[in-house]
Amino acid sequence: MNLAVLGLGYIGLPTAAMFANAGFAVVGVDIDKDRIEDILCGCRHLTESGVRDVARSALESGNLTLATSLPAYADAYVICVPTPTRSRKPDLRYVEDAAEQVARRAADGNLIVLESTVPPGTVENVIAGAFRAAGKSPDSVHIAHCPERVIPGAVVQELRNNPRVIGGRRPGDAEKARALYASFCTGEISLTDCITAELVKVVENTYRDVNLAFANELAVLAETLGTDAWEVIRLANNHPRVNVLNPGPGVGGHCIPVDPQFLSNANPFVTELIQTARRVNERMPHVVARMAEDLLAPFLGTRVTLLGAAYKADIEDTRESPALQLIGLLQEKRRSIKVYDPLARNFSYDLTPSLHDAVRDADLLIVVTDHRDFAYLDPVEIGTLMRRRNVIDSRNILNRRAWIAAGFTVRVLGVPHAATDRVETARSA
Ligand code: SAJ
Repeated sequence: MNLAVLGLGYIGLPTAAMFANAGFAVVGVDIDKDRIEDILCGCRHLTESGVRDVARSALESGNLTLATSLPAYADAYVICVPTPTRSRKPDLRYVEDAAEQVARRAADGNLIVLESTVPPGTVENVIAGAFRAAGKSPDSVHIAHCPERVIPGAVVQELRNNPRVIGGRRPGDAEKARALYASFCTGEISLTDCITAELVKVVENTYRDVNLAFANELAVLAETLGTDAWEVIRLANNHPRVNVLNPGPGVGGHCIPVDPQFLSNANPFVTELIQTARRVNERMPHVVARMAEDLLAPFLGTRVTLLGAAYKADIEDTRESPALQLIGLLQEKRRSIKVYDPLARNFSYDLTPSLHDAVRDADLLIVVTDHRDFAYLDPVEIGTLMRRRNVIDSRNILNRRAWIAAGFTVRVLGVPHAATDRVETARSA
């Protein structure tokens, strides 16, 4: 069976590789020549070693070949292109382009699978619509939606193990797609209709956004009540049916901040909870910026070092990272900023490659990303390089006692000042 996978990004490349390693002849298609070059040269742009490994072995096997346009013939087309938002509205142009190309090329009986996360109704309107626009009946092919569900950082493992949901447009379509995905997916594959599959995907990410908003709201609330939000959440999570996530400086990534808008746009009048959760999460960089101003307000011309540009721990991905918004807010207050991140790439603000250079003469450090390495920084060594010893830990990963003992004023998101000051009192007693 011959497959064409459209889009060789975070999802398309590993998916194409998994199909190829399962024995299919796969053509991976991407309009970006540089990306194709890079993949052929060993995927240097990727830090996730699992993805690099499956891509390299797929290329070496000869089952995966790459191209900038669709092959002349394929039995199945898998669309994995991005769905960004513009002014909070989904921008479906890449899905539309892909659908148009596939509709022109596909033959009767072919299978078309959409993996991209999309607003409800997209399979019918855009994919089936492209066939109608091309003068073909969408009923002459099999159309399914199998939304990607993998988490950056564990992509290959989750591609193999996560359950999948496949929505079919007409009876039999989902079964066709299941036969394909069962070649590498060991998780349960549930079959349904397209609109349900579309909703399932955005509901998953919206659920997480709402949960994150609850955690973030608790962080601000607990601080005003003089309580440690992390301790409250930890103890509440002892309950077998409670699982509150961790607060943070904001919700980044390409999916969680974006997908809830697919639901709220569908009906703004009945989605107040979803919209409020978004607003709560969008406020978090402001909360951290305010913590910074509380420490820096008396001083002019101060320097702030952000630890972390990636949107979350231990990955290089900086898409929609809260770090960027925080930089803007601190710049508005005329703070000069350096950013250090040992993993991040493609960040729109200059990264300082050396930790020591980044912290030298700084007045304040802000932990923005919970990279594992940051938890082990030596506060004594860092402190000697800085001009003033202030640190804000927006992820609660530092050893507070050690930083206070090294002479730092420590502020932790969701923790009242008295709690960090109390540790100092205990130390000096
Ligand atoms: N975050 C917190 N506290 C937490 C957990 C996360 O502040 O306790 C923050 C992260 O730092 C990050 C943001 O939330 O800024 C999102 O990170 P994430 O790990 O929650 O999710 P993503 O965006 O990396 O991946 C999500 C996943 N969706 C769900 O878990 C429901 C993944 O399975 C999806 O495939 C992916 O979106 C996607 O592509 O849609």
